Amino acid sequence: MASEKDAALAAVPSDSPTIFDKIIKKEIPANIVYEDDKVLAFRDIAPQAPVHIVIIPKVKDGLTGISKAEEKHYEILGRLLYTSKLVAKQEGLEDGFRLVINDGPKGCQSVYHLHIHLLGGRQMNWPPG
Ligand code: IU
Repeated sequence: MASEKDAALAAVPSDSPTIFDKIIKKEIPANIVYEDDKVLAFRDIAPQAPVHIVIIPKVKDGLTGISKAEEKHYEILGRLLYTSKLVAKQEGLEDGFRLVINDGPKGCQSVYHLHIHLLGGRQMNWPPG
């Protein structure tokens, strides 16, 4: 199986629909842990920690990644961060957790629909790889 880095290097940055659109439309199954009208959060299919959740906007609106953010995205960006905190609490991560946004090939991004990784349930290290 290809590593996440291989997947990121093979991914073509584009604004086309991604697998996350299928998850949003419930066309493919996902373990959804939080949903509201604007945001969806589901367990990562290849978890890198005991808790690994992906938090996404339901409408991409050009946000293939954080590097494409514009002023019009202020509200959704805030909601994504706030939802990350809500989900961390819901998952019982009182002792700490990590939020990650990968951007572009060098940032190891493989899915071009903005997402925040919520990682927890183990001791994190620094620097990240
Ligand atoms: P990245 O930051 O673009 O590399 O993160 C994409 C994540 O989406 C990665 O951790 C994958 O394991 C995860 N994922 C998923 O949860 N379900 C899927 O069907 C696919 C990817 I494709």
